[in-house]
Amino acid sequence: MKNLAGRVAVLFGAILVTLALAPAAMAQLPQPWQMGMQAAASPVAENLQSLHTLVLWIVTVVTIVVAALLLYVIFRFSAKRNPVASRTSHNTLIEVIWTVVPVLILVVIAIPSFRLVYFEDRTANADITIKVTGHQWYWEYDYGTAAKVDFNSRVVADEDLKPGEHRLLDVDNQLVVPAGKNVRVLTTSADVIHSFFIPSLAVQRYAIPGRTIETWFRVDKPGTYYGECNQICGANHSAMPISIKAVPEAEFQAWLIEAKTKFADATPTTGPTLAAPVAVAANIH
Ligand SMILES: [Cu+2]
Repeated sequence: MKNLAGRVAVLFGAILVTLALAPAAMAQLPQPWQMGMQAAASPVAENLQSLHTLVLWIVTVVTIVVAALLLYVIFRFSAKRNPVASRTSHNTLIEVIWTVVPVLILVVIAIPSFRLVYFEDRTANADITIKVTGHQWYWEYDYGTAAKVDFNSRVVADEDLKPGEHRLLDVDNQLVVPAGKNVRVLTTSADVIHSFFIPSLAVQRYAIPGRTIETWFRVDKPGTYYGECNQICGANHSAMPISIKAVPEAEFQAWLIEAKTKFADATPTTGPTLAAPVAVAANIH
């Protein structure tokens, strides 16, 4: 018996250590048995996670208080203990309290919540702007007319995965961004509605045909950050991951020059009207 308890303790300890170490990995991607969120890697994600913590505390306290009141009433005012029920139907003080207290709780949640909504919405000082176009089923990244870098990013097929690459997460051409710089993202789509979603950066924006939606992120630490299209967009919806590589500014500038030649001939569809998505998608699986 003692032996079993010891084994359970060791197993439990191992799970805890694994969970604690998981977010420390270089790349930000989902981990097996992950319970919490991916570690925050952008100012918006940090703010979002602290708002989450605040709301979780409030929810926990409210739940405990309400449950305790309920249990008290069930016990104290049962037919056995309280055979003659009170006929009181109004109590102004209590009514004011149970109206005002929830309002105050909502105000406490609303203030940081609205601040965050405006903070994540857009940045006034963007260092670069990238247009992200969703296609069935890949992403296109356009660094603007000045940079003249515009390319497609497709999932690595299962049979082509190299050791260390992640199934349905790694891509042929990563979205490369300068670390520590404000990146403005404009999302749109060439066919159906997609969604540009990177959990560790707290970026989630619809990519809607005929519309352009703005958001931004700043990755402070160089590394790889994974995301996915998270709007059901057709048969290969699961095969349009996002892989962002944040590199130091100098490295980014070097990449830009290289990318200009690398993608010069492979200029993809330049906008929603020129897309031929279904035919292109056929080679994914
Ligand atoms: Cu999609």
